[in-house]
Amino acid sequence: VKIDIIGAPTAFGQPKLGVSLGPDAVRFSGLEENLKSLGHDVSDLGNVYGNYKTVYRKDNVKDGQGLINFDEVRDFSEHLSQAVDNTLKNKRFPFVIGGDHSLSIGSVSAVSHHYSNLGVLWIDAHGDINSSDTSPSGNIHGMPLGVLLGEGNEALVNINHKGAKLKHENIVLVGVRDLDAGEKAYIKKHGIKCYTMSDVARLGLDTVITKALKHLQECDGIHLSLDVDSLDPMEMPGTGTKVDGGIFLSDMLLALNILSKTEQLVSADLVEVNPLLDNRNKTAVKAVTLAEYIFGQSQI
Ligand code: DIR
Ligand code: MN
Ligand code: MN
Ligand code: MN
Repeated sequence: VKIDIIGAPTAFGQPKLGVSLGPDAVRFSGLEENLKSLGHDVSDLGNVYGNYKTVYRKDNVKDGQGLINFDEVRDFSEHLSQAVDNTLKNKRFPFVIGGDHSLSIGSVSAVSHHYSNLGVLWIDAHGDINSSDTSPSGNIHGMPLGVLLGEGNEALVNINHKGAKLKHENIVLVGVRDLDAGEKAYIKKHGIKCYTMSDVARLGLDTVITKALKHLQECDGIHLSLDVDSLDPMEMPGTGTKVDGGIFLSDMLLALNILSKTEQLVSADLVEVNPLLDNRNKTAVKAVTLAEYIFGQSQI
């Protein structure tokens, strides 16, 4: 695979310091070298920065719609979407390393411009399907899927190009175990495919991923959005919103191995690595292992 690594060191979508250091922690743990040794053509494009002078804020000021750091998130999303657009125009695979999950507004908005029937596999402890209308926190990292489905604040919905970027039937949530009331109602109302942690426990993650891929088989491309908080906090302590009872790394690697075999995968985000909350960088090191399994051994 021809991979462009794009660092997205944004922390504007959530309140904890440190997640903006995620891309560098993953780089220092060997991301580029390890993907190259699997036979891939890898180029690290460095980090994307918006117009704001920092990539985080210490205060939590909400705008009129209850969104925290709205201007910063919108600005960062526009810049990231341009970088992802360029990578796709060069016929390369955008691999975006976060940074908090609000970055997926930018990345998926760009990818959806190139794939009109894009599918998204969202592996996360959370739904991330709030909007400015339903969010209890105002943290935009809990809203990317809502925004991409065209809900809430219009300026966020219209990043990269106007309107909703995804169809409800083209999304699959996996590993979910912490949903807000508004998110539950939204998922139910729109019939969104959702494999909770109890589904994963009952069926096995390999079966869940196989079913998810079947659900997305008509899509012209699949974007993977992998939040490291989907994994169990015992194995992945370096992330901002840990939820017990998560996926174990060995199961995740098996599932990613299945995913790496589909030709449909066109782009991916790996998000929410926070080195300041980590234990001796082990979350970043495991994030590199996740990356190796997302791409697998190069076939040529
Ligand atoms: C919560 C937490 N659902 C919110 N979301 C998180 O603020 O909307 N997403 N942590 O990763
Ligand atoms: Mn998330
Ligand atoms: Mn575009
Ligand atoms: Mn999460």
